[in-house]
Amino acid sequence: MKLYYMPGACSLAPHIALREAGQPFSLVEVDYQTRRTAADQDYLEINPKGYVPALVLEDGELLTEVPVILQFVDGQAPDAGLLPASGMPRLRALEWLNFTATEIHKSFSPLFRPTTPTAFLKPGREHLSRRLAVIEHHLNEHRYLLGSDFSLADAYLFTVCRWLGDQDLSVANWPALQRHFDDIRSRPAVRDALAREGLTE
Ligand SMILES: N[C@@H](CCC(=O)N[C@@H](CS)C(=O)NCC(=O)O)C(=O)O
Repeated sequence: MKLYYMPGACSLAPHIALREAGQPFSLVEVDYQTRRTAADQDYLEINPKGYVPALVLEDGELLTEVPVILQFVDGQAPDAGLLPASGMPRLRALEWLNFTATEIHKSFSPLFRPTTPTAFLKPGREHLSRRLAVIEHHLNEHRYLLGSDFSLADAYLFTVCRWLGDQDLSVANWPALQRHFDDIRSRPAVRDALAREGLTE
């Protein structure tokens, strides 16, 4: 499997997942400005969506969208317990993956876009903070998003919370989130993924 990534982008979540799953994979860095790979390939030819992550499977199939790639990686290593297998626990996991994707990750996106009017930044950050308050409330009662067990939803949440500092926000504003962030960051798979992407905290 080949994971196309940009250092520190949302592709860090599937990168962590592949390490947590103990799956063999290779990494291909995509340049944000040029959209070319390290081997000077046009990334749009690989993934017409133009953004990361993209996972190219052994049979050449292309898989995109963070929550979907995370579910695929979980399916590759069912014994690793990275997501609940079925029933209501599975639905809760999908609920958090979707919340992180649509309410947290995509609340960040316009804040990073150079074309976003400056006047949007303050209300945009306030909106993001309201969504993080939902997580804070939950993590006040639970060690992980799914309760007592780590899941790939935590890896995704960690990935997006790393961006708070870029938005004049600090994860320390949310004490339970900070505790969760530190917990996830200390996992060997997470430390290895951060180091491999050249991200020193
Ligand atoms: N819906 C996509 C969003 C992916 C996304 O936002 N990727 C960002 C990095 S975090 C990106 O590559 N941005 C560059 C661009 O949109 O051109 C997913 O879940 O994978």
